[in-house]
Amino acid sequence: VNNWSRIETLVPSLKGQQVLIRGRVQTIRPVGKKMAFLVIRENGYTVQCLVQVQPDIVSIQMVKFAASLSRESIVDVEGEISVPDAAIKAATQQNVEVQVRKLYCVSRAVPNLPINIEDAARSEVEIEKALQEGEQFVRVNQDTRLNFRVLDLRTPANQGIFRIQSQVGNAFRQFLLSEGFVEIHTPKLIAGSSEGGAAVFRLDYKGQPACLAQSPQLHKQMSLCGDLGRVFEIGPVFRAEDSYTHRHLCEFTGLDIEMEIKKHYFEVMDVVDRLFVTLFDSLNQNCKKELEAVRKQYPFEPLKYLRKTLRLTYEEGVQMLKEVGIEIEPFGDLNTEAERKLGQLVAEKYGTEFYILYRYPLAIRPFYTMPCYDNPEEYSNSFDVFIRGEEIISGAQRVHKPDLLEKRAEAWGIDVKTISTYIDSFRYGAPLHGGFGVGLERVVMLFCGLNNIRKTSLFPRDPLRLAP
Ligand code: ATP
Ligand code: AMO
Repeated sequence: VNNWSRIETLVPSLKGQQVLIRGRVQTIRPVGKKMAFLVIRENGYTVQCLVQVQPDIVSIQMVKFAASLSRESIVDVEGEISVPDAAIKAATQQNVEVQVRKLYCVSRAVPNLPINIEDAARSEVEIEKALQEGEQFVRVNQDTRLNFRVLDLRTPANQGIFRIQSQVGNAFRQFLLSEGFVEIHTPKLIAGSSEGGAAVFRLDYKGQPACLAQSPQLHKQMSLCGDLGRVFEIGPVFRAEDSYTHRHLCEFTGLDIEMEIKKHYFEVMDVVDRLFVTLFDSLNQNCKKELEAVRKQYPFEPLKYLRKTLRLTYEEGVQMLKEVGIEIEPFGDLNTEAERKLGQLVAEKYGTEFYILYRYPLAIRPFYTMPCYDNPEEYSNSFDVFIRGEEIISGAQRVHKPDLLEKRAEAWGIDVKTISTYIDSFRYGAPLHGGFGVGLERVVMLFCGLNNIRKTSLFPRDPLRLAP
């Protein structure tokens, strides 16, 4: 047999055919000396393989060899498809068995794995049940998962999560390209902080002080000064956060856009609206199997969203919170708890878990944010977007007047010298513009109702973790 089959494609109608598969050994069950069952896994699909002594085909040594394999080793199996009766059907997705004729170990795993994949794949309900039944198993904690991430990634839920994440990036890119946006790649080594504040990784750039970009903010705006019109970027964002929370990372993937506007920053919010309805629809349509795999380990309700995204002003949000006894300091920020509560209130009142809050107080927005035309001292042309009561997007119209920009940066305590080329970019005629930034890991975490951003970061970087 020369043709490789994927385990996913092995179905009863192939009965009697010879197949060749490659996969990982998930379990090994010897039965006496003449027989061994192997469950082989590929891409989350499993099939049972029977190695049984048969004159001239399968020797007793081969059965012994099969029984001696270690879990997670990679093997090639050649054999005939059979359809076992119900009694011996294994707990695999495929209702067929492979009667093994040849078995070859491609890569052997060490015998004592730090993580047992089947244990790592259990849901809380399954863990409870196993505990009650006195079953022997190990609860795999998050640090162990992250320390041995390559093993942890092999669970069906994680296979789902990173395929969903890939689809989010893909849907983001496809949608924006279809709307005339240009994909750009801005520098990650820059001279000064792009967002203000202290959360910056500093480094030495051939003798010059430099830092890792906290966002593509400065250069995506400068690209518009260079007449690129509408741009987007998918790239790394570095924040030297001291945040030990479920939703902050020191490095994450930013999905950023910046665009010219004719009149109003609502034109940017219109893009959020169309983009995310398209993106959520595409996840629901194209990632059914992946969402199911995540849901099986981490149960969650499908995200409720409207065809036209709900928009509330920041003050309307504050008022809703006030009505349930939560007071927000005037022109202050909503803390995590208030944001969550508002998420609940909005879901109850409007039936959506995805919404935009706009017209934020100026004092709590970054220096490059355009003040409101009708109340420039107190409010700004800015917005945040929430999924299930947690922020996934910040966006705004930007200040395109260099003098005001300089004044605002100074007021923020930014050393204007470090961003002088950025400010100068607006001196040669600058378009009206706005944009937003999305955190990729947060989108996946919140769409899937997960409780920790580390679950949706391939190799997470937080204040305590720089490896693996
Ligand atoms: P943005 O940078 O756009 O504001 P963000 O979601 O990271 O996005 P932050 O301003 O960092 O928001 O924080 C918003 C809220 O998150 C804070 O008001 C605070 O309640 C909470 N928060 C941030 N850092 C921490 C922390 N280290 N511990 C507890 N809560 C935190
Ligand atoms: P902001 O700082 O709000 O805005 O970041 C944009 C989005 O990025 C995500 N995010 C994070 N994700 C994981 N870990 C973090 N530490 C973290 N911090 C932020 C959030 C957030 O909504 N330049 C602006 C965007 C703009 O106005 O275009 C900015 O960076 O999902």
